[in-house]
Amino acid sequence: MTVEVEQQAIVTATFSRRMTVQLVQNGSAGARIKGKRLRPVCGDRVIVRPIPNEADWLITEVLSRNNELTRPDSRGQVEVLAANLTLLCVVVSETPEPDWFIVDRYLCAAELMRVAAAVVFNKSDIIRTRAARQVELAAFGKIGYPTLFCSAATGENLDELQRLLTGQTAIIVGQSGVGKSSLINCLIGDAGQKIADLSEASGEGKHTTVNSVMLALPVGGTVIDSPGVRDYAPAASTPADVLFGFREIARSGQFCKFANCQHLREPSCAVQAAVSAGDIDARRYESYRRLMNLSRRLAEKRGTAQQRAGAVRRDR
Ligand SMILES: Nc1nc2c(ncn2[C@@H]2O[C@H](COP(=O)(O)OP(=O)(O)OP(=O)(O)O)[C@@H](O)[C@H]2O)c(=O)[nH]1
Ligand SMILES: [Mg+2]
Ligand SMILES: [Zn+2]
Repeated sequence: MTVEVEQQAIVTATFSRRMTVQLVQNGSAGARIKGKRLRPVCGDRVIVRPIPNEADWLITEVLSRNNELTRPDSRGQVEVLAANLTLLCVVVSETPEPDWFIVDRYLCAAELMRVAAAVVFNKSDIIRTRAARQVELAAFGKIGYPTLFCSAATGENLDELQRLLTGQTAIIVGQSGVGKSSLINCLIGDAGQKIADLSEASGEGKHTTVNSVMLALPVGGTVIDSPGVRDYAPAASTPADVLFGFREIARSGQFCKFANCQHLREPSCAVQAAVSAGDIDARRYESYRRLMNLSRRLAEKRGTAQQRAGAVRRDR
């Protein structure tokens, strides 16, 4: 007779329907998912039970999440990328050229998740004009996000990065090729996260990391290495969400004439005044306007999809 012993585990890697989990008592193991309904992601707390005569465990339940990092899938529906985070760390670098709009959108997602966020500029060893990069990064420091320059190649400021991540459940996100896996390998020693070959490094749009993987930091805490992106937007965000996602705009917006001001073209708008005065970064404001537009388009797309689904049901 086999005794079924359920226990709790954390999902540390996902490969379509195959998972790696960290068992509370038994270390790391492979796992399958019971049924088709459950969709565990990296960082999920799950209930698992042994499968008789197999090395794999069976995930029978996903416990409720503290938060979810999401993005819209191709149909405008919500896709969950990772769960139960405490820190979102956005990495940019000298090459590929930083896309600061992507950074803003990740920071917006962090605000919506109520998790802390930081902006890390990697490859400091090959920066051409440091002063210009410092100005770009300072826009985030000014509104309260920790920022730092570092280099996986020379080791500059890796102790700072380690301090930032200690004790957290952090996810490292950003464009492909900025050095996310390289930084993690520096912090974890033999993490063995595959990084792009030097010969391949100049090619844009390479995606060396293809699955999110959670790794334990020697100093305590965990870090999730995630696949690089070409673009990113938080899923299902309404105009109110977008506003909440830009902390300095939300703060300044309390002083607008109209309580429902969206800070786009309204009169007596404190945000537009603050942008003109240089108190709010003009590029961040442009980013806010773009994400407002995008959220409207996504809402329309979702609406159309729902209407279609409704029409099908009525036809039956
Ligand atoms: N000069 C320099 N090169 C670096 C540094 N960090 C990483 N690289 C190089 O940048 C390239 C990309 O590094 P990866 O660590 O694979 O980048 P990634 O962000 O994990 O990329 P994806 O997995 O595709 O998202 C590799 O050739 C690294 O050797 C750095 O600090 N300085
Ligand atoms: Mg990588
Ligand atoms: Zn306003």
